Amino acid sequence: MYTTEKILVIGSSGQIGTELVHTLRQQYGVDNVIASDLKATTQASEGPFEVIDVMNTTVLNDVVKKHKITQVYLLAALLSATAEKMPKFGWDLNMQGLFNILDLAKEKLIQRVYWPSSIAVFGPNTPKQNTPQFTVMEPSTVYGISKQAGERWCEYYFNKYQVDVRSLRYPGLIGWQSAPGGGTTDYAVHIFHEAIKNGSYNCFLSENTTLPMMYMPDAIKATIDIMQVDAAKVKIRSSYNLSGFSFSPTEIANEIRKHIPQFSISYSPDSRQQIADSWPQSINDNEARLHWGWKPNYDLTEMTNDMMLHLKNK
Ligand code: NAD
Ligand code: AKB
Repeated sequence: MYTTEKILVIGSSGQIGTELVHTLRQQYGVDNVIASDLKATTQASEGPFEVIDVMNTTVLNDVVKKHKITQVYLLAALLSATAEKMPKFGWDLNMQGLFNILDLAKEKLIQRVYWPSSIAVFGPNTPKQNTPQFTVMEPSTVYGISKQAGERWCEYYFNKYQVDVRSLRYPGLIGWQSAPGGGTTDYAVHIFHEAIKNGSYNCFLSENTTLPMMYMPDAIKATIDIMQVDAAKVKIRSSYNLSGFSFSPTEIANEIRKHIPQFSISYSPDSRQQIADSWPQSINDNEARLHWGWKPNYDLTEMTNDMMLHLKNK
């Protein structure tokens, strides 16, 4: 498509960035999508790439001006399990990184910002089933606290400074193209790799821990959709609930057994169990559906079929 957009993806070598950059380049053209991360990876040979630490405002400003960036997708963050090990660093990165980008937009150096939130904004006092958009939010992890504060700041910058910032509360994301980066839902990716490699998996969550999840192609579609829709349709400027499907380790193991009948799973819950227990089991995303037409394409069976197909070929 013809475009006047120049897009910068920060944290592009991670689980989401790897797939997002690929799809954005298909849509906007390779040269209009600048990937960036702390270090150059193989991505650097596939198109424009800049080494950026999101905490370094000088480098950030230089890159934005050099490429005449119009939109930023900010993916750099510490996820739930890693942030619990380094709470102060997690808070600093997740909050200051966001401020640095929101301020670029406030100064009109960029026109639009995407920043992901998470189901981690919810906490133990939130209704667990069909969790609504607006409800009790008392996150008990540093990651969840940073995401909830981030949501408040996004809405504040929109209301006070007309910053066009858009956000989704992703559930746990599952994909075959990239590895997850330190979250509580990572087991749902590891399980596929171990099932294919070893025929067994030792899960760090207990067997009946149900969590909201989504297949990566749906997450990428939602992300690009909300960034492309008319501003008037984005009526929530904190972050939108987004739902795919929910399952427990037992349920996904049963799906995998349809492909690998001898697959076995064991359970050794660790500190991530407590995080998972504080999160919802299913999400109500009516507002996203009503406001900008969100609809997922994959359920658990379809995702498992597609994961198996790609990972076995790999
Ligand atoms: P990830 O950990 O896989 O990737 C993050 C990337 O950011 C890494 O490549 C890392 O090198 C980079 N990074 C870290 N510090 C940086 C810095 N100072 N400057 C520049 N880059 C830096 O994470 P992800 O899974 O791709 O998640 C991206 C975003 O989506 C995060 O905000 C995360 O909270 C959110 N999210 C992810 C999920 C999920 O299931 N993956 C779910 C909910 C929300
Ligand atoms: C994590 O487990 O930390 C992420 C998330 C749901 O935000 N996958």
